[in-house]
Amino acid sequence: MNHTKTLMRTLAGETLDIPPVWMMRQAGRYLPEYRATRAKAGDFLSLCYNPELAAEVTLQPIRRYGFDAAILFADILLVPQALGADLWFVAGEGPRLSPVTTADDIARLRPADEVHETLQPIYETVRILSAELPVETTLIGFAGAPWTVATYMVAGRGTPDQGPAHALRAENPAAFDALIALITDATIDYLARQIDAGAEVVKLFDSWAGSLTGPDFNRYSLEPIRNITQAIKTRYPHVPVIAFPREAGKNYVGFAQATGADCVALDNSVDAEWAAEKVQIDGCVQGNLAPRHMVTGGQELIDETRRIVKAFSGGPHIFNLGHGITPDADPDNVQRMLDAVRQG
Ligand code: 1CP
Repeated sequence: MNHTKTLMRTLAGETLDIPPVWMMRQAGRYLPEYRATRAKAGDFLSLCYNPELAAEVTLQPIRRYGFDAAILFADILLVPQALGADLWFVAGEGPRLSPVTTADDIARLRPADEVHETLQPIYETVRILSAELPVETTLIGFAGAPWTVATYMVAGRGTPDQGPAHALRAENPAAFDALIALITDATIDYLARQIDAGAEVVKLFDSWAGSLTGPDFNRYSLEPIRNITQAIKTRYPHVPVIAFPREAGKNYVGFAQATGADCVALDNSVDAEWAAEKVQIDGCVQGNLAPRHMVTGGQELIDETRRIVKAFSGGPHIFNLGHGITPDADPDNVQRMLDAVRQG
């Protein structure tokens, strides 16, 4: 299919001499051009729902650095909003949602087959990007995984441990399962429409997977990701899926096989040498430089980048950070990282 695209080749299982590279949150506040476009949009949500400007910020890091992939500019919390939760962002703090805490609250949410109505601008952004990206750049669509999305819906915000969602699943498993099922259905529809609009790869962000232990990890992280992956694979057998069960630790082992994902993204708490042996053995991995190196730079940035490239050089690998780049990062350090990946 897309054999000129390094990211597609790697996701198909090829081991390239130079791994493809992109960065989580590559369109973000560390870039002055992003801050300018965001100011023009007014606020973060207005930027997400403005297809021309959302496409513009998606393209900015591609123009500046020539990453191998572009990720759609949007947010995982647009799905809860489309399901009927109120969503707003508090400057300097983060997202706020009207919390969903009871079976009645869940019953009042919109059905999954209606979410596409408010998400139309996102599909338009994908269509613009699909037309405007350079031929060698892969377009990644994404959504939050059900557990992570549910944690924000139940708490109404990001918390240190997403405790409210853990409390609800323990106290009212039937209601919590209904919420997971609703998010799963909405996410399948959301990703399918991104693919119809031109997304070539989809990624599921399970940022709070690491807070689940024992059988709960399988039930709330692995199984919903498997259900979404299988549904996408049934309809779009050639579209690769990247799964990111962040901070899953030893639960990364076997995750790709158990879910059907084509690639597992690794956070920076796992050792690259360990992951090469235990996770990459099943196929493609993505990761996992600590984002702090983009702030601190220096020889450590170069050494760590080279170490990770070397550790994963025996199999398919997509170079990335272990989590999103932070607003205080130095844009010149991104170039230094890219040079270290591409020139050794
Ligand atoms: O001020 C700003 O400009 C807003 C900062 C910002 C950005 C740039 C937010 C708010 N979201 C985004 C974009 C975004 N979010 C993307 C776009 C593509 C890219 O990577 O460039 C993606 C993929 C996300 C995904 C996302 N949003 C996740 C999963 C990944 C992760 O970081 O763990 C999560 C948990 C969110 C929720 C969210 N949105 C924004 C913030 C600050 C947060 C985290 C809130 C919290 O936990 O407190």
